[in-house]
Amino acid sequence: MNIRKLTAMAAALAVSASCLIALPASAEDAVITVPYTESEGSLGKGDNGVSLRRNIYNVWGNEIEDIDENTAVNGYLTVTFEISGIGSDSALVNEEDGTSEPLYAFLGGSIAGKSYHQGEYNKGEVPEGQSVLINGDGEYSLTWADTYSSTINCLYIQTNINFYAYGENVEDVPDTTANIKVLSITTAPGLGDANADSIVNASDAAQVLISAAKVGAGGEASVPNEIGDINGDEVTNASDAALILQYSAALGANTFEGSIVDYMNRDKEEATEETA
Ligand SMILES: [Ca+2]
Ligand SMILES: [Ca+2]
Repeated sequence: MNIRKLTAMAAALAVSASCLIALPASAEDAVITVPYTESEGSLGKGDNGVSLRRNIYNVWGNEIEDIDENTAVNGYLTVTFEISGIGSDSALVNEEDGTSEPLYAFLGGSIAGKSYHQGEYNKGEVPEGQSVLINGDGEYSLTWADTYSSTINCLYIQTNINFYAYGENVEDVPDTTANIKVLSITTAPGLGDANADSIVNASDAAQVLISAAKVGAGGEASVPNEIGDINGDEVTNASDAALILQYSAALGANTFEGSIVDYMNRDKEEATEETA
Protein backbone atom coordinates (compact mmCIF):
# COMPACT_ATOMS: atom_id res chain seq x y z
CA MET A 1 0.00 0.00 0.00
CA ASN A 2 1.51 3.38 -0.89
CA ILE A 3 1.79 6.29 1.45
CA ARG A 4 -0.67 8.53 -0.41
CA LYS A 5 -3.39 5.93 -0.28
CA LEU A 6 -2.80 5.36 3.46
CA THR A 7 -2.88 9.07 4.15
CA ALA A 8 -6.16 9.41 2.27
CA MET A 9 -7.59 6.50 4.24
CA ALA A 10 -6.48 8.05 7.50
CA ALA A 11 -7.94 11.42 6.54
CA ALA A 12 -11.28 9.79 5.81
CA LEU A 13 -11.13 8.02 9.16
CA ALA A 14 -10.23 11.26 10.93
CA VAL A 15 -13.46 12.85 9.77
CA SER A 16 -15.60 9.96 10.97
CA ALA A 17 -13.67 9.34 14.17
CA SER A 18 -13.37 12.93 15.37
CA CYS A 19 -17.01 13.00 16.47
CA LEU A 20 -16.85 9.64 18.20
CA ILE A 21 -13.72 9.62 20.31
CA ALA A 22 -13.46 11.52 23.56
CA LEU A 23 -9.77 11.97 24.34
CA PRO A 24 -8.56 12.18 27.91
CA ALA A 25 -7.09 15.58 28.80
CA SER A 26 -3.67 14.15 28.09
CA ALA A 27 -2.93 10.72 26.74
CA GLU A 28 0.30 10.79 28.76
CA ASP A 29 -1.56 11.09 32.06
CA ALA A 30 -4.29 8.63 31.18
CA VAL A 31 -4.65 5.30 32.92
CA ILE A 32 -6.03 2.59 30.69
CA THR A 33 -8.31 -0.10 32.01
CA VAL A 34 -7.54 -3.14 29.90
CA PRO A 35 -10.76 -4.93 28.92
CA TYR A 36 -10.87 -8.35 30.57
CA THR A 37 -13.33 -11.22 30.36
CA GLU A 38 -12.92 -14.21 32.65
CA SER A 39 -13.30 -17.44 30.71
CA GLU A 40 -14.26 -20.90 31.88
CA GLY A 41 -11.19 -22.93 32.73
CA SER A 42 -8.97 -19.94 33.44
CA LEU A 43 -8.71 -20.92 37.09
CA GLY A 44 -5.89 -23.44 37.04
CA LYS A 45 -2.92 -24.75 38.92
CA GLY A 46 0.83 -24.23 38.98
CA ASP A 47 3.43 -26.66 37.72
CA ASN A 48 3.44 -28.53 41.08
CA GLY A 49 -0.20 -29.52 40.48
CA VAL A 50 -1.58 -28.17 43.77
CA SER A 51 -1.10 -24.38 43.80
CA LEU A 52 -4.01 -22.21 42.68
CA ARG A 53 -3.43 -19.95 39.66
CA ARG A 54 -5.60 -17.56 37.63
CA ASN A 55 -4.57 -17.59 33.99
CA ILE A 56 -5.15 -14.30 32.16
CA TYR A 57 -3.36 -14.67 28.85
CA ASN A 58 -1.31 -17.46 27.34
CA VAL A 59 -1.26 -18.72 23.80
CA TRP A 60 1.57 -21.18 24.38
CA GLY A 61 0.07 -23.67 26.79
CA ASN A 62 -3.51 -23.37 27.99
CA GLU A 63 -4.81 -21.01 25.26
CA ILE A 64 -6.43 -18.61 27.74
CA GLU A 65 -6.97 -15.23 26.05
CA ASP A 66 -9.03 -13.22 28.54
CA ILE A 67 -7.55 -9.91 27.36
CA ASP A 68 -7.26 -8.82 23.71
CA GLU A 69 -4.32 -10.41 21.89
CA ASN A 70 -3.12 -6.99 20.74
CA THR A 71 -3.22 -5.38 24.17
CA ALA A 72 -0.27 -2.97 24.39
CA VAL A 73 1.18 -2.16 27.80
CA ASN A 74 3.41 0.78 28.61
CA GLY A 75 5.52 1.51 31.67
CA TYR A 76 3.65 -0.74 34.05
CA LEU A 77 0.84 -3.26 34.29
CA THR A 78 -1.23 -3.46 37.48
CA VAL A 79 -3.59 -6.33 38.23
CA THR A 80 -6.02 -5.95 41.13
CA PHE A 81 -7.70 -9.13 42.31
CA GLU A 82 -9.71 -10.69 45.09
CA ILE A 83 -8.89 -13.87 46.98
CA SER A 84 -11.89 -15.66 48.46
CA GLY A 85 -12.74 -19.00 50.01
CA ILE A 86 -9.65 -19.34 52.23
CA GLY A 87 -11.03 -17.49 55.27
CA SER A 88 -8.28 -15.93 57.39
CA ASP A 89 -5.55 -18.38 56.35
CA SER A 90 -2.17 -16.77 55.84
CA ALA A 91 0.11 -19.80 55.78
CA LEU A 92 0.51 -23.06 53.92
CA VAL A 93 0.89 -25.76 56.56
CA ASN A 94 2.59 -29.07 55.88
CA GLU A 95 0.65 -31.48 58.10
CA GLU A 96 3.29 -34.19 57.81
CA ASP A 97 6.18 -32.27 59.32
CA GLY A 98 4.32 -29.33 60.90
CA THR A 99 6.26 -26.73 58.93
CA SER A 100 4.55 -23.77 57.30
CA GLU A 101 5.29 -21.04 54.77
CA PRO A 102 3.47 -17.73 54.25
CA LEU A 103 0.82 -17.63 51.53
CA TYR A 104 1.79 -15.44 48.58
CA ALA A 105 0.77 -14.40 45.08
CA PHE A 106 2.92 -13.14 42.23
CA LEU A 107 2.34 -11.90 38.71
CA GLY A 108 3.85 -14.48 36.41
CA GLY A 109 4.26 -14.65 32.67
CA SER A 110 6.26 -13.09 29.87
CA ILE A 111 6.24 -9.42 28.75
CA ALA A 112 8.86 -7.39 26.87
CA GLY A 113 11.32 -10.26 26.73
CA LYS A 114 11.23 -10.81 30.50
CA SER A 115 9.80 -13.98 32.02
CA TYR A 116 8.86 -14.60 35.65
CA HIS A 117 7.67 -18.03 36.66
CA GLN A 118 7.76 -20.21 39.79
CA GLY A 119 11.50 -20.81 39.37
CA GLU A 120 12.23 -17.06 39.40
CA TYR A 121 9.97 -16.60 42.43
CA ASN A 122 11.75 -19.38 44.34
CA LYS A 123 15.10 -17.75 43.60
CA GLY A 124 13.82 -14.35 44.82
CA GLU A 125 14.11 -12.84 41.36
CA VAL A 126 10.54 -11.54 41.05
CA PRO A 127 10.70 -7.73 41.51
CA GLU A 128 9.19 -6.04 44.54
CA GLY A 129 5.60 -5.05 43.87
CA GLN A 130 5.13 -8.01 41.57
CA SER A 131 4.54 -10.32 44.55
CA VAL A 132 2.48 -9.97 47.72
CA LEU A 133 1.85 -11.93 50.92
CA ILE A 134 -1.71 -13.23 51.29
CA ASN A 135 -3.40 -12.75 54.66
CA GLY A 136 -6.73 -14.45 54.01
CA ASP A 137 -9.69 -13.40 51.89
CA GLY A 138 -9.43 -9.87 50.52
CA GLU A 139 -8.30 -7.53 47.78
CA TYR A 140 -4.69 -7.42 46.57
CA SER A 141 -2.76 -5.65 43.84
CA LEU A 142 0.35 -6.58 41.84
CA THR A 143 2.39 -4.44 39.44
CA TRP A 144 4.68 -5.58 36.65
CA ALA A 145 7.01 -2.62 35.93
CA ASP A 146 9.16 -1.82 32.90
CA THR A 147 6.81 -3.10 30.24
CA TYR A 148 7.56 -0.18 27.91
CA SER A 149 5.42 -0.36 24.78
CA SER A 150 5.15 -4.11 24.62
CA THR A 151 2.60 -6.75 24.00
CA ILE A 152 1.80 -9.49 26.49
CA ASN A 153 2.86 -13.03 25.66
CA CYS A 154 1.76 -14.67 28.88
CA LEU A 155 0.19 -13.42 32.13
CA TYR A 156 -1.18 -15.12 35.24
CA ILE A 157 -1.55 -14.76 38.99
CA GLN A 158 0.25 -17.62 40.74
CA THR A 159 -0.30 -18.38 44.43
CA ASN A 160 0.89 -21.14 46.75
CA ILE A 161 -2.68 -21.72 47.98
CA ASN A 162 -3.21 -25.49 48.03
CA PHE A 163 -6.60 -25.72 46.35
CA TYR A 164 -7.18 -29.27 47.67
CA ALA A 165 -7.51 -27.77 51.17
CA TYR A 166 -10.68 -25.79 50.36
CA GLY A 167 -14.03 -27.50 49.67
CA GLU A 168 -15.57 -30.96 50.01
CA ASN A 169 -14.24 -33.90 47.99
CA VAL A 170 -11.92 -31.74 45.92
CA GLU A 171 -10.50 -33.80 43.08
CA ASP A 172 -9.40 -30.98 40.82
CA VAL A 173 -9.48 -27.19 40.44
CA PRO A 174 -13.20 -26.88 39.50
CA ASP A 175 -14.16 -28.48 42.85
CA THR A 176 -12.34 -26.02 45.10
CA THR A 177 -14.10 -23.14 46.86
CA ALA A 178 -10.88 -21.10 46.90
CA ASN A 179 -10.87 -18.45 44.18
CA ILE A 180 -8.80 -15.70 42.57
CA LYS A 181 -10.98 -13.13 40.80
CA VAL A 182 -9.44 -10.40 38.65
CA LEU A 183 -11.06 -7.04 39.50
CA SER A 184 -9.13 -4.78 37.12
CA ILE A 185 -6.07 -4.58 34.89
CA THR A 186 -4.57 -1.14 34.21
CA THR A 187 -1.66 0.28 32.21
CA ALA A 188 -0.57 3.57 30.61
CA PRO A 189 -0.90 4.44 26.92
CA GLY A 190 2.09 3.38 24.84
CA LEU A 191 3.58 4.61 21.58
CA GLY A 192 0.89 4.96 18.92
CA ASP A 193 -2.03 4.62 21.32
CA ALA A 194 -3.37 8.14 20.82
CA ASN A 195 -6.87 7.45 22.13
CA ALA A 196 -5.59 5.51 25.16
CA ASP A 197 -7.57 2.29 24.77
CA SER A 198 -4.46 0.03 24.90
CA ILE A 199 -4.76 -1.03 21.26
CA VAL A 200 -2.91 0.62 18.35
CA ASN A 201 -5.14 0.84 15.28
CA ALA A 202 -6.80 3.09 12.69
CA SER A 203 -8.59 5.15 15.36
CA ASP A 204 -5.19 6.24 16.64
CA ALA A 205 -4.05 7.16 13.12
CA ALA A 206 -7.11 9.38 12.89
CA GLN A 207 -6.24 11.07 16.20
CA VAL A 208 -2.66 11.66 15.02
CA LEU A 209 -3.97 13.39 11.87
CA ILE A 210 -6.40 15.51 13.88
CA SER A 211 -3.56 16.57 16.17
CA ALA A 212 -1.29 17.39 13.23
CA ALA A 213 -4.08 19.44 11.63
CA LYS A 214 -4.53 21.40 14.89
CA VAL A 215 -0.81 22.17 15.01
CA GLY A 216 -0.88 23.12 11.30
CA ALA A 217 -3.65 25.62 12.09
CA GLY A 218 -1.61 27.18 14.86
CA GLY A 219 -3.27 25.29 17.72
CA GLU A 220 -1.98 22.89 20.36
CA ALA A 221 -1.26 19.23 19.68
CA SER A 222 -3.82 16.86 21.16
CA VAL A 223 -1.42 13.91 20.78
CA PRO A 224 2.02 14.41 22.37
CA ASN A 225 5.13 13.31 20.47
CA GLU A 226 5.79 10.63 23.13
CA ILE A 227 2.65 8.91 21.86
CA GLY A 228 2.30 10.07 18.26
CA ASP A 229 5.83 10.30 16.85
CA ILE A 230 6.19 6.79 15.50
CA ASN A 231 9.17 7.34 13.20
CA GLY A 232 11.12 9.34 15.78
CA ASP A 233 11.65 12.53 13.76
CA GLU A 234 10.23 14.62 16.64
CA VAL A 235 7.17 15.67 14.64
CA THR A 236 3.74 14.03 14.87
CA ASN A 237 2.22 14.09 11.41
CA ALA A 238 0.67 12.14 8.54
CA SER A 239 3.77 9.94 8.14
CA ASP A 240 3.22 8.66 11.69
CA ALA A 241 -0.47 8.09 11.00
CA ALA A 242 0.49 6.10 7.92
CA LEU A 243 2.89 3.96 9.97
CA ILE A 244 0.15 3.25 12.51
CA LEU A 245 -2.12 2.11 9.67
CA GLN A 246 0.64 -0.07 8.20
CA TYR A 247 1.30 -1.64 11.60
CA SER A 248 -2.39 -2.19 12.24
CA ALA A 249 -2.83 -3.71 8.76
CA ALA A 250 0.13 -6.06 9.36
CA LEU A 251 -1.44 -7.22 12.64
CA GLY A 252 -4.77 -7.73 10.92
CA ALA A 253 -3.17 -9.74 8.13
CA ASN A 254 -1.14 -11.79 10.63
CA THR A 255 2.08 -10.83 8.86
CA PHE A 256 3.43 -9.28 12.06
CA GLU A 257 3.18 -9.98 15.79
CA GLY A 258 4.31 -7.63 18.54
CA SER A 259 4.24 -3.99 19.57
CA ILE A 260 4.58 -1.00 17.25
CA VAL A 261 8.04 -0.46 18.76
CA ASP A 262 9.01 -3.96 17.65
CA TYR A 263 7.47 -3.22 14.26
CA MET A 264 9.49 -0.02 13.82
CA ASN A 265 12.69 -1.72 14.88
CA ARG A 266 12.14 -4.55 12.46
CA ASP A 267 11.11 -2.37 9.55
CA LYS A 268 13.19 0.73 10.25
CA GLU A 269 15.01 0.83 6.92
CA GLU A 270 11.94 0.05 4.87
CA ALA A 271 9.78 2.55 6.77
CA THR A 272 12.32 5.35 6.32
CA GLU A 273 12.36 4.73 2.56
CA GLU A 274 8.58 4.72 2.34
CA THR A 275 8.02 7.89 4.33
CA ALA A 276 10.97 9.84 2.85
CA1 LIG B 1 -5.77 3.12 20.58
CA1 LIG C 1 7.09 11.56 13.30
